[in-house]
Amino acid sequence: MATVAERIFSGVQPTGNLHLGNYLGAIKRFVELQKDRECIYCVVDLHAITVWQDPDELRRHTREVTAAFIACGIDPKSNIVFNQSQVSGHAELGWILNCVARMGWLNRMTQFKEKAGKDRENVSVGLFTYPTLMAADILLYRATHVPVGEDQKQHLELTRDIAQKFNTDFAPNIAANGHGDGYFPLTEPLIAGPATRVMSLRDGAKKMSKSEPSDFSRINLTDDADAIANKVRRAKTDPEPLPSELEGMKGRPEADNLVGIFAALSDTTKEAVLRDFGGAQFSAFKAALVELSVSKLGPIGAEMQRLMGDPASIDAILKDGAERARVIADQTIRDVKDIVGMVRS
Ligand code: AQP
Repeated sequence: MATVAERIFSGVQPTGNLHLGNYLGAIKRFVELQKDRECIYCVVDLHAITVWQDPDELRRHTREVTAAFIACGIDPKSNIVFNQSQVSGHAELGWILNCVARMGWLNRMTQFKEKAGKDRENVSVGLFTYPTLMAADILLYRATHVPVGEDQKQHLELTRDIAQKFNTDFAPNIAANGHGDGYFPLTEPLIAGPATRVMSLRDGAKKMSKSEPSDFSRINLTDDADAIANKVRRAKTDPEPLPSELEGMKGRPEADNLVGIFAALSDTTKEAVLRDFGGAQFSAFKAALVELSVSKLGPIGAEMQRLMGDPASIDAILKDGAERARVIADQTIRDVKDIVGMVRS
């Protein structure tokens, strides 16, 4: 198979309320990966509009996610940072991959079932085809690895299925166009660490989420020290002290979640956290977690606020990133058109 060098791609939706789950499950990992890989990080505004977005808010949130990327430490010069709608190849390849993906595959996507709920007939068609656009985002850059939270695992598996089917369906033309025995890589998800699925602070069975009505369920990246302290103190726990070993966390989802957050924020493991806090009451553990969270998230929130004060600079970063993304994307679109059999000038 014709392979490209290791390339990272990932995206975050500009849908507001960026939270600790987005940070620990995704953005913090983006920062780590930029050290030795080619990385492309995208604000996926076309995904955001699969549910209604107020236009002014969409613009603001697009800039806010960009500000979060930079405040968390992503360097927009050595990586590509842009918003999806500025590179038309996403929508173009999305359409072609809609014609490769099968209805049965999309019907199995649990995120659609959760988001559509009982209102299936009334949600946008885009919400249903969201995963094929996500496959296009990744394959447009022939990305080899995608850092995501646990909730995106199924969509990554679908991306591999779509890539595989494209490679098989068009095998003779892929070879005839000089791409060996496969054009798209079978992208690997990068889902690792102690916080791949950060749970709600109010309910250890629910994912921390942007759209949860209760703001106490999540720590937002823009929360100040008082808000963080208040939310951690009110986080649901159980009456037992912390165990000293992981085994003792079974059946204690809220405790497990807080320990996972602590471990991820301090770049260690849950085991190491339990070694330090085994036997401690939650009052003591939460006090330490507040201190840690404020020290890690406080500077990010402050920097986001500073960057948001200068939207023109954020727009310039997105423009520059889009221009560089387009160079890669346009080549893929030309290749794909040749492979599929479209006449182009
Ligand atoms: N709770 C989480 N724990 C770990 N990772 C998470 N991610 C999201 N929630 C968690 C990861 O963050 C990245 C960007 O996510 P997204 O912008 O695609 O959308 P979302 O944040 O997943 O949206 P929400 O919070 O789930 O909003 P709603 O409320 O609309 O359902 C992804 O890599 C994701 O895995």
